[in-house]
Amino acid sequence: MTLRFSLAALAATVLLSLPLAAQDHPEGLHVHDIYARSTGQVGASGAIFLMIHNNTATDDRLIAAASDVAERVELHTHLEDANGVMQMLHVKEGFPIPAGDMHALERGGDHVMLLGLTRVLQDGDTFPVTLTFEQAGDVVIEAVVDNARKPDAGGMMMDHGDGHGHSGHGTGGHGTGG
Ligand SMILES: [Cu+2]
Repeated sequence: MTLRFSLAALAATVLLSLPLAAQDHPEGLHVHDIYARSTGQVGASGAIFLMIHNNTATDDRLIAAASDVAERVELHTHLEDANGVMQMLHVKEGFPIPAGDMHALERGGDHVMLLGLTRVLQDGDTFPVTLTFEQAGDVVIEAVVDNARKPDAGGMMMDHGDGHGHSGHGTGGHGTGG
């Protein structure tokens, strides 16, 4: 009897500790809310923003991105230097996405960088991008160019007050340790 009670309590604890939005999603790893910004000309650069949900039981990591529309595609983030100036950094180790968690690639933070566009990209254009995950493998997404998009138009309630969407995650806060 005691054991049954403990298991029920444990299950309730695990459910409560999952991020709210993640509970509404089906199993698997999903990429949502994808859009790109670009100045357009061949040779220029651009950036892709999106939301990744990892509704699996396994920690994953976005390790690479590729697309025909640019000579180089890199995973970037923004960091503020000592003078308060935002700088872009190439994040070679990629972005971790813990089991049951989500990770936003958003303006002023992590993003997929397009360097040396091979074609003109205008508002409304769509193009495929291959995201490579450590566990989920290759996921092909369709990005749409939307230069008018506001930074918070996705309506996500991400706490990124310090400017780094992934810096605040501890190791024990998401009910994934067991
Ligand atoms: Cu960049």
